[in-house]
Amino acid sequence: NPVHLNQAGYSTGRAKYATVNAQAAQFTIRPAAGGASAFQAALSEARSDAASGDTIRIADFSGFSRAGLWRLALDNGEVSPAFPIGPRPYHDALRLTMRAYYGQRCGCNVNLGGGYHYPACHLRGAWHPSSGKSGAVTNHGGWHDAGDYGRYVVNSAITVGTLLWAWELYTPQLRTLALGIPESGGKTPDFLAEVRWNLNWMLSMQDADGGVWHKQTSEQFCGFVMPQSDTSTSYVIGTGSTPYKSTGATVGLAAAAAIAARCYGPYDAAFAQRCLSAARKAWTWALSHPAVLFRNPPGVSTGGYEQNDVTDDTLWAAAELYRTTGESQYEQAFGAVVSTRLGNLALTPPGWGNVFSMACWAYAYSGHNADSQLTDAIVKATVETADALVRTAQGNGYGQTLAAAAYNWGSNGEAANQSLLLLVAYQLASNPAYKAAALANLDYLLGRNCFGVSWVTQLGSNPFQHPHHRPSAADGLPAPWPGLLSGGPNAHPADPAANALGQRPPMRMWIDDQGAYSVNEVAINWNAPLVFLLAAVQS
Ligand code: G3I
Ligand code: 9MR
Ligand code: ZN
Repeated sequence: NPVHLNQAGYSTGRAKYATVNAQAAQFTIRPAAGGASAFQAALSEARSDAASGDTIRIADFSGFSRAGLWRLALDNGEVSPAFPIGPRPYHDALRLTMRAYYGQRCGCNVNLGGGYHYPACHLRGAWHPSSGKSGAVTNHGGWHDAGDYGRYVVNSAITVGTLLWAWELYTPQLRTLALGIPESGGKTPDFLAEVRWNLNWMLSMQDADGGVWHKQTSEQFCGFVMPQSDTSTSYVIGTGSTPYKSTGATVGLAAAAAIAARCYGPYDAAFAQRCLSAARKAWTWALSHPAVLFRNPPGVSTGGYEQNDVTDDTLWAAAELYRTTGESQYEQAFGAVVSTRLGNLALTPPGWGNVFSMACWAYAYSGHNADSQLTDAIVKATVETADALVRTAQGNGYGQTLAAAAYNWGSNGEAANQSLLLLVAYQLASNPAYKAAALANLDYLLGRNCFGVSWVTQLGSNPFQHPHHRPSAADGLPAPWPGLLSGGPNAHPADPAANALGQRPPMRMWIDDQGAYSVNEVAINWNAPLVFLLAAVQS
């Protein structure tokens, strides 16, 4: 179909665009079930779009806001699939993408209904020699990271941090979200209960001295089997020599647990307290171990989440602890570094490898009479990046804020994180262009892209079908597990299936192939900013 639009639909009041890939001049909006057209307009002039290599025309139906189920019809006879316009069109998408975390649970009897189930997995844990300990480990829990069954503290931290930021900024939208999880009906809202599942595992990765082991995975990636059929040992893996724990994992836990200490108080005070103590202890450990970098030890080839510099992660922990406690030791740790950068405070969308913007926003949102020079600089830098994203989107035929250079591994997660930055900028500077650009990325992810595909499994009229995701491959069901965001186009493919794409414009560097992990894997850290975005647009 040549009409590429948001397959989840459009909220009534917002701007509405589709991108058209056909020789046509006019379009109409008509009821999905048939009947007279309700809106008519001209398409834009044709132009070429560099990111996709396509010749595109834009259908602007912002002037049409009637609730219903519609199709967009071109004057050449082509008609789009049905899409809704309504007051809250993204509620199902929010539930689906958040409930997907339940489907990633490790060590839990999972049942999403519809045949999507498996029993508690990866219960055989052990200390890896690289951890400095030996023997069995009895911990379990957490979320499988992605299409693999590993659990990684650094990636868990950004994921939990992003989700809890969504909770703090959009509580009314999330408090009543019903996820249908084992904890539903309990005292803790479902959203927080789901996140606590992963936090509990993260806390179990902390040593008595406060340091945190980097990951818990098998030594190699297993085959494409269901979780319970992966019988390899789930090792707690460390750096291989003293102090065995990594700084990245330790300050990651500190940041995530410091946020949790703010969120869980009203529902589970004991847990909130436990998180705060863990965060403080982790911080203290990191003060004396500021740069223990993780590298996969010999014999281990699962994911690394390796970094060369963990200053940003450390600043994030400092800022979140400051926001939670108001204590000057944490403010000083943040201010000492960031005040030296005031002349050149570039803020990028957050990602697992760079959480500096999260650190800055935590500081700016702290409300503890934080240094106004720092806060002003943070607001200014956020707005500058938001303005640049808005400008980039204006040059893109599909409306997304990704620049050509942003098509790396996980570009769909990057697009969602750009929306997160835009939404923070919108909160700080209330420029409606920022919210519009954030929403334009939602359109892009849910169908307004050169493939006309929804990059969320089981969402929309044409969702992608073959994620690099072991349960989806092994369960024998026709459709993949629901609510999962594809990693997205990657101009630097790194697996045989994606390599076969050869040289193409960056947005074209994607294939719906189960083997294509560098473009079509799913991951907890990519779903999180999408959940954030979907929560934001309910408001
Ligand atoms: O940032 C640079 C950019 O400046 C450069 O132009 C570009 C091209 O070389 O590379 C960019 O870095 C890439 C980085 O992702 C961006 O975040 C690296 O090349 C790329 O190798 C790296 O990929 C990571 C991938 O693991 C391989 O290490 C992904 O970020 C990361 O999300 C992914 O994580 C895996 C876990 O290890 C295991 N579980 C699944 C998970 C998702 O695929
Ligand atoms: O399934 C693995 C995926 O989660 C990782 O992101 C990816 C890159 O580290 O590796 C995948 O595992 C593949 C391995 O690297 C090479 N042999 C094939 C594995 C499954 O396709
Ligand atoms: Zn598991």
